[in-house]
Amino acid sequence: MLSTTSSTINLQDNFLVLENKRFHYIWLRHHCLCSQCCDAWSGQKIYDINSCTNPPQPLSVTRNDKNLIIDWQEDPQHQSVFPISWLLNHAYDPEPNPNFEPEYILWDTDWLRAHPPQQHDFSNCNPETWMNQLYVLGFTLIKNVPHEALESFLTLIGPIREYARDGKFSILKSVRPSSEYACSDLGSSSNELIPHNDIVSWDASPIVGALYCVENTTSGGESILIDGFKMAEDLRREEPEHFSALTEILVDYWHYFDCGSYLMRSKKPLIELNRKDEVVSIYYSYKNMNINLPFDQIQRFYEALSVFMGYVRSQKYQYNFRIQAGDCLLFNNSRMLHGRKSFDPSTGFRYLETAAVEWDYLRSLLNLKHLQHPAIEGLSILNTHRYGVQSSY
Ligand SMILES: O=C(O)CCC(=O)C(=O)O
Ligand SMILES: [Fe+2]
Ligand SMILES: [Zn+2]
Repeated sequence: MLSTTSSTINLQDNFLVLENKRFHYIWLRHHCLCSQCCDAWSGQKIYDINSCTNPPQPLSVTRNDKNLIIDWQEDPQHQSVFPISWLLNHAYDPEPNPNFEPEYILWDTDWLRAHPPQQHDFSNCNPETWMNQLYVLGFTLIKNVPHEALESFLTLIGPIREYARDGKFSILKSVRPSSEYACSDLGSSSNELIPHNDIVSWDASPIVGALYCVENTTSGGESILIDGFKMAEDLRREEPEHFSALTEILVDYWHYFDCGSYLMRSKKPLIELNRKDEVVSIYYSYKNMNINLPFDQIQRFYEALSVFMGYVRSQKYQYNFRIQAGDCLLFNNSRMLHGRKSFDPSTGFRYLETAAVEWDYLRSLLNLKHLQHPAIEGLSILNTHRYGVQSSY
């Protein structure tokens, strides 16, 4: 016989109501926090919800100041104790709590002029501040990073991705004019680099791109950054047909690289949407494009591409600055387009290094904030494994 001791809990056939939030019995049973059902070390689930023959039903539900206690109609009997605060944090009625990740701020040059982004200095910057800026604006600039500190600085986010580069596997790639490197990429020339996304010819996961300036004494070579998400949203509103074409038609991106060792290829739309029609990635690298489409798509594609290229060239979107020795520019490569103007190598020396860290690591650092509630904070893994960047974050 079902019993409840508190008038504040309303029990229905399939769910109960606590503080105006409905919780299904099946969800509650699935999320039991006891050590038989959920590993106290990792917080991972053990209990197999499919092992119950009938849908879970409570035998009794009681509530005190802190907890909701449910005895289940099960053999052997089972009790779940949920901190009320945990339940309210995890309530999903009518919707789960909004994402704990900060919102992106989409920008164009007018917005940046009105809100000049904070620059950070290696010697006294707070990782939480620049990581948040990297997440929200899509980029951040750290000044005066000593060359020898670059690798350890980047690993504040996570492990640096290893690539086949310059004939060996390495985490940093040199970008400087040199006959040795010129065969691999237009980046290693003095040509203009039209604003682009990196690694579009790979089926690779999203990255934080890093551009580090070792030296820049040439004339020209100014850097360009564009918020591709802002540009795409404007395109969606102003040129809906071209926008659709760029989300539907796949470009064959290729990169014959590392002095002939690999031919990377990947098919991508210029603008990728998720199931909610939100822009989740821009894949644009003019230098790597191979247009290899059925006859009937060519005209539509080139018309849309030409409009897109006009947006990329527009001063409305291009944030221009001169990268200086010791500057480390970090950017969300799925969102930002980055480029540089051409430069004259006879006027000095321009030497950059690039690297990449998986975007997941940055997001995962932000996710830690989600864990700041009592039930999860109690997990052993958090108390024993907090070290390094996590404790300073
Ligand atoms: O030289 C620069 O400023 C950028 C280089 C670059 O974007 C690349 O090599 O992919
Ligand atoms: Fe690049
Ligand atoms: Zn349990």
